[in-house]
Amino acid sequence: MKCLLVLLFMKTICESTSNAAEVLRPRGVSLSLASLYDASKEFHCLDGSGMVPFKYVNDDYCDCQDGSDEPGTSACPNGSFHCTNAGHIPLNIPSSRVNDGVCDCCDASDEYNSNSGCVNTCRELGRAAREEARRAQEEQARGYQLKVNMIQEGVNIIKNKKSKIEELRSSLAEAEGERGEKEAVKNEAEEKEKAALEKYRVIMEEKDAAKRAEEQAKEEQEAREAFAHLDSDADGILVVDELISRSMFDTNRDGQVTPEEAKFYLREEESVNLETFISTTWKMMRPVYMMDHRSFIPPTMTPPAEEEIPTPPEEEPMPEEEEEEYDDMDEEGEIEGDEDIEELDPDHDPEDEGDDDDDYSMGDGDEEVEATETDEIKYDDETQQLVDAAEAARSTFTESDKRVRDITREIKHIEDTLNIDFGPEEEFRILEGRCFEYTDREYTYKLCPFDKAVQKPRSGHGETRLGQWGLWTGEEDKKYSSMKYTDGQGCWNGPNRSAEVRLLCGVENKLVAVSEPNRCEYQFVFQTPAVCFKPEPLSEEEIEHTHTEL
Ligand code: MAN
Repeated sequence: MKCLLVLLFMKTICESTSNAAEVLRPRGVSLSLASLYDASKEFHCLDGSGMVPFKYVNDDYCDCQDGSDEPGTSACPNGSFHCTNAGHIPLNIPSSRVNDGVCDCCDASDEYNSNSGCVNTCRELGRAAREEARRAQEEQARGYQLKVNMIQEGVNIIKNKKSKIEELRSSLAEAEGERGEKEAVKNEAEEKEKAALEKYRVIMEEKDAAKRAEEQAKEEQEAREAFAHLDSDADGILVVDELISRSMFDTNRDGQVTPEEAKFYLREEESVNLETFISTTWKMMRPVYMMDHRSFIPPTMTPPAEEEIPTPPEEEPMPEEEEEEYDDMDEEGEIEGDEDIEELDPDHDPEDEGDDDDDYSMGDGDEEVEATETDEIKYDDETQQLVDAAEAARSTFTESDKRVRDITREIKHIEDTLNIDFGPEEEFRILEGRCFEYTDREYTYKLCPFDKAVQKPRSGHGETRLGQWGLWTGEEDKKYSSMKYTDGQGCWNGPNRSAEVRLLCGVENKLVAVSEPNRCEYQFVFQTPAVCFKPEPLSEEEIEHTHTEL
């Protein structure tokens, strides 16, 4: 049995070595742990849990708790087997996979005692991996070179923007000076204009006063005419009985005018004389009176506004047709359109603007209407020139003022963009103002770095805002590896849309993927040289060394 174990150990040592230069070590042990497996000493379990004679190593019986005495067999459930994989990348696999019939190691060392027929493919795989690593390294190098250019461009942009700001500041100083001058000219012109218009102000006021007096006289005339109309016995006193015969005062529409109804319009008096009628009664009565005469409104009379019509006591709901008739009046209380008049009164004859009461007659007021509508004042030549000059000065000032505001706005805009964090070396600055698209089965996504992210259905509907430029969100020293666009359009029953953009090194600025891992939360993948690092150049031996642990 002892003999057999020694033989097995010898075999293990031999099988784990592929050339004379390799360090002898038990099967499944990595080069870094080789010194812990010294055949001339007892073996100390690597977790310190015990010590066994060296011959127990790889004897297919698990002695150590951590499985370290069985690196080359599957005896320990928690053991680990190391494949050297010479020519490619070394690998540690759970020792349960040793001789399980599946090729895990490319050098086939995990299947040394099975019928799996594994062959060593490490050389080919290693070559392909090295090729890939070289390609990736070249890509990094090219990307980094492009990043250097991006940095240079970013720095140039800043330089240009700063000098543009300088330029604008001096234009601003000039524009402000000019604006000051124009303002002084304007103020002076306006002073003169104001003085010149002063005399017209007096004229205007007089004109207004005259207009008011005229309106008052017109109203008084209306009152007189109405009084004459209602005062049937023409004795100069209007009494309740005289109103009772007028159906217009039948406020509850019951077919008769009661003394109470009549008195209401006389402001609870039994009688009124002309003077009282003009000063107080007419104001109360006018709306009803005018309504009653609505199909004939003499030019001197202005129809009442709806709200002017007083609400009589115990008024009953108005019959529907009546309401419709009220509706025919516009906000000023005017009847809208002649057709309406004709509809209300089919016998209406514009020529025969007499009235429905034969004894009714009103004066002709055509000229007066015109008189109230001609308010334009024509200035004398000198005043007109001053008004024109002030107008021209105002407009020149407005132009100057606009120029100042435009320049100020432009400076602010440039300063704002200078304050955006375009990366530690300004490498992202040249992406400002550019947009990149990616189309999947349903949508075309657009990323405009430092501005917005949007989504547009391929079916042609409108764009959906996924977010506005927000902030860099990469972790710690990788802050510039991802960015976030926030506050996009609201999502039905969900959060506002937002997009996270992961940045990967590539030789081109390109949107390469978009997904929606959670509803209304989008993930973009953007390739850019701006995140490529300067690669450490590796010599051929170094590459070989990295991939081939001896
Ligand atoms: C639209 C798109 C989708 C999103 C739904 C949410 O269809 O913006 O990406 O998931 O709205 O309702």
